Amino acid sequence: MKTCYLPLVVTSLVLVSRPLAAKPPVPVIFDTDMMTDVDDVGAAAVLHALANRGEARIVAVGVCVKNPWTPLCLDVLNTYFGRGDIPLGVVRGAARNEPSKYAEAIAREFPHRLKSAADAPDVVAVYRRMLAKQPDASLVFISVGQLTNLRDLLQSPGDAASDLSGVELVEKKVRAWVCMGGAFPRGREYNLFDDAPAAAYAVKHWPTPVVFSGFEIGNEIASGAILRNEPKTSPVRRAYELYDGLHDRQSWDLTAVLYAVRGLDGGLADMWDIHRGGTLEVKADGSNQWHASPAGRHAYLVKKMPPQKVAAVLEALMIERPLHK
Ligand SMILES: [Ca+2]
Repeated sequence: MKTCYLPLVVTSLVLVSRPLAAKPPVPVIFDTDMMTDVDDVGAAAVLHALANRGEARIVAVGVCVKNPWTPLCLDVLNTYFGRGDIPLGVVRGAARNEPSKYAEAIAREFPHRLKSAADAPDVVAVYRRMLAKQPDASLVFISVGQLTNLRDLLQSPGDAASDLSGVELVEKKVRAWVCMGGAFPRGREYNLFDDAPAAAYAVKHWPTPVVFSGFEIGNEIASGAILRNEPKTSPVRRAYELYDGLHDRQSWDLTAVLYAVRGLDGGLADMWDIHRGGTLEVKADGSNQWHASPAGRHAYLVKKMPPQKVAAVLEALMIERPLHK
């Protein structure tokens, strides 16, 4: 059933436009590879739905891979949801590049503002500029791809936006980082091993609390087939169609977005438990190992709610349409 968030009249005859927004929106930066897998598109759709509902404020988005269609595809989604003005940055140094089943077609078939990946600014400069504007300890960083950009941000020097080094700026402005990555308590997962040096550096040096949604969390949650019922004007539907014919796909990246916006204050206690008090080690081959330590800043999600119920929550967000259409 479609949920409508246009203004509605409640019994008191008071007009309200965002009935779920009891708190200020969570400011987030969304860093994505949006290339080999389609769950990045689902994650972006969930994030925009949460922004529609007044639960999230998208401060910036960034691309951590070199596929030239990926930034345009991400820009399509921002544009479709009425947020084409969100600052969008692209990795400038060495990074991964793989073919995508959907990114080029999405960029060719749907409107977007960005003309080419080369026109997009350096993602580190974008992140630094937008971080510098945020209240202290407020922003939630979401990563659903390789950790190339996060490593580069931490290693960045002071610039016109801020005298602080990257690690100092993150420590000052970021409340938490929610990372889709790793497998718990140990394993070897794509987002960490595909750029293992970056992952090892970012995980070791990130100065705020970090919550991981590991491979095992999203792997059991199937979502996407519900998009068959959406209009063909939806780039979210089209991406899933191009990827695998509108069948369900695992929901790895979607879980990180949902937790980042609703979970950090305990709002998803019925959905996932959280295992705290430790440190994640990323080894040279990109495999990871959890080490318990009372002072550790890291935590990871643990399955609680049946996956089908989590999927229902995610799918209700995936199919939410733009506010202005
Ligand atoms: Ca991804």
